[in-house]
Amino acid sequence: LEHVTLIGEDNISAKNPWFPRHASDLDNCNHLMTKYEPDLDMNHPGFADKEYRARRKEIAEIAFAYKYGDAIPFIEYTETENKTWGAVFNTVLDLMPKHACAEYCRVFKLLQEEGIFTADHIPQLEEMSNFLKRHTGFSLRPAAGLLTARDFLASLAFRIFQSTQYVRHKNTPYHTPEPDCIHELLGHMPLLADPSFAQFSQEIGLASLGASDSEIEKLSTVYWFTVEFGLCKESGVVKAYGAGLLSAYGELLHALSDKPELRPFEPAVTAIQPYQDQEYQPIYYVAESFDDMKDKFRRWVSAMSRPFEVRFNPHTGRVEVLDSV
Ligand code: NLE
Ligand code: FE2
Repeated sequence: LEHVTLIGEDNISAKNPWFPRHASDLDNCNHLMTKYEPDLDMNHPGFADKEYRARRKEIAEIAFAYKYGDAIPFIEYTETENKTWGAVFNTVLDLMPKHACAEYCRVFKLLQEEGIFTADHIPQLEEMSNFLKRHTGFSLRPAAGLLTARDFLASLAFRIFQSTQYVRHKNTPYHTPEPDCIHELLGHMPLLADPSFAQFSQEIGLASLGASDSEIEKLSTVYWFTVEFGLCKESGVVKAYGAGLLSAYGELLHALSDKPELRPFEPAVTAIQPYQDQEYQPIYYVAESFDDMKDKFRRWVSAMSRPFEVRFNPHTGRVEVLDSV
């Protein structure tokens, strides 16, 4: 890059909007979407369950009180919660060898060897965060629920994953439309501990900083069809790498059956595909390989039209803004 000047942080304008420049700024990036609150949504399995709603509140308080640098508070999960985890865990264990991508299986085994992944109890976010730090420098911060796409994606720029800590309702162990810690832990954690996938995740995050609303919409749609519901080929066989498939055995089997439509992953097309998040997906996008997905994504993202460039400085942990004139 020639003729590059660093833009100062107090110089905020349309060309240079506010976005987090350091992980500590994420204390301001925890805006929630309210659509799945068990208190507000009559169709939520926890709507009529007072005890469940109280538990959700108690765990949400932890996320609301959390500040950058805090250790993630320990949660004493109940027997019911651990049982729900165990039921999902065992189905993943069963289906994984045949249906999950190789990168997922590799880290899953490591997590078992370290005693973090066992059927009998839910791993703590703090121990999982420490595991990720050792492998890819990713870490976790607790989130109270489903965040806005802008806030969620921004955290990835700092290799931080905002993770829910509550557990799905016991009546819906094998599929829930909202994220919960079973989804985060079983679905997302193995791949966030994979160096190349971690790099890809950070790149999505960096691309989102200061992006327009319509670009955020496209980025989160691509995120949806890759990180959440992505399929990829491995020696010609279709495997799952999406977290929403790996944490929901009902949908995993659906995705790999002959019911849904499978289309080749093409970021520019995928980015404008409307989707819903209530039921199983009717369409999935299949990458030629895991690496091919990442390459295509990079090429597509580099054509995005922000009037500035950003880079993450690993020495300071800050995002620097480059104004190329
Ligand atoms: N449907 C997933 C599950 O049941 O684990 C959660 C998806 C969150 C986007
Ligand atoms: Fe997710």
